[in-house]
Amino acid sequence: MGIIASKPGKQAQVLLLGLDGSGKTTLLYKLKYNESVVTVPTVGFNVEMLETDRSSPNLTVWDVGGQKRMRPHWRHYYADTAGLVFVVDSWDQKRLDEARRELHRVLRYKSLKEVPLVVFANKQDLPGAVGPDTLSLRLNLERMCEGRAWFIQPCSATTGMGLEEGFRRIVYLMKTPLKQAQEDIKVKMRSKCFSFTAVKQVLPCSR
Ligand SMILES: Nc1nc2c(ncn2[C@@H]2O[C@H](COP(=O)(O)OP(=O)(O)O)[C@@H](O)[C@H]2O)c(=O)[nH]1
Ligand SMILES: [Mg+2]
Repeated sequence: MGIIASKPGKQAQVLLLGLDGSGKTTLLYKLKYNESVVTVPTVGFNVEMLETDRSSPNLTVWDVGGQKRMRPHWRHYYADTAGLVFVVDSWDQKRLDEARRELHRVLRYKSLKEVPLVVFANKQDLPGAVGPDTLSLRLNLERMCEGRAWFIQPCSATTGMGLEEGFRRIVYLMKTPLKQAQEDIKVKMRSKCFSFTAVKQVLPCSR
């Protein structure tokens, strides 16, 4: 991200969720240090500050372990969350239903009702990984995200492809009033047939 002077007091919490093995920790450290790290399953959490440009808050990103026994603890982080990032292993099709169930469980939480979401369709470097359009259907995103600003970002946490773009999106969605985004969507719906592509077009990145 564009790293500029530090901005004391301006920070927003982003929660990095997803099944174990989806690539959350790899993604966080690639983004923060541009380093490929050898990860072990996260027990507890990792937390990192990501600096953004002057007009945006810095992000405090919480990477909470994704193993089954850790998932009940995710909700303790929800209260102050301004942005949600959900990482999916797009190559492991056997676990997509499990990923969908966990994501839907998160999205149903009242305190996360209008919190913007970016889904990272990770591991796009692997042959056979499903693309973002198929993944958004498999996760039923359009229906589950009614009334919420969202975006799906293809990426590879090991090569770094798509990581900055995805985080720029979450910053943009966090800064843009939901009503404005919804109005843009309504205009698009009136002007032509509404589709997933239309949603992507009305939520452009500000940079
Ligand atoms: N090929 C490939 N492997 C990845 C990618 N992201 C993560 N991995 C691997 O997936 C495994 C789990 O990653 P990790 O970051 O520990 O997942 P976490 O449990 O969600 O934190 C590790 O072996 C990573 O090297 C990716 O984009 N492509
Ligand atoms: Mg981890």
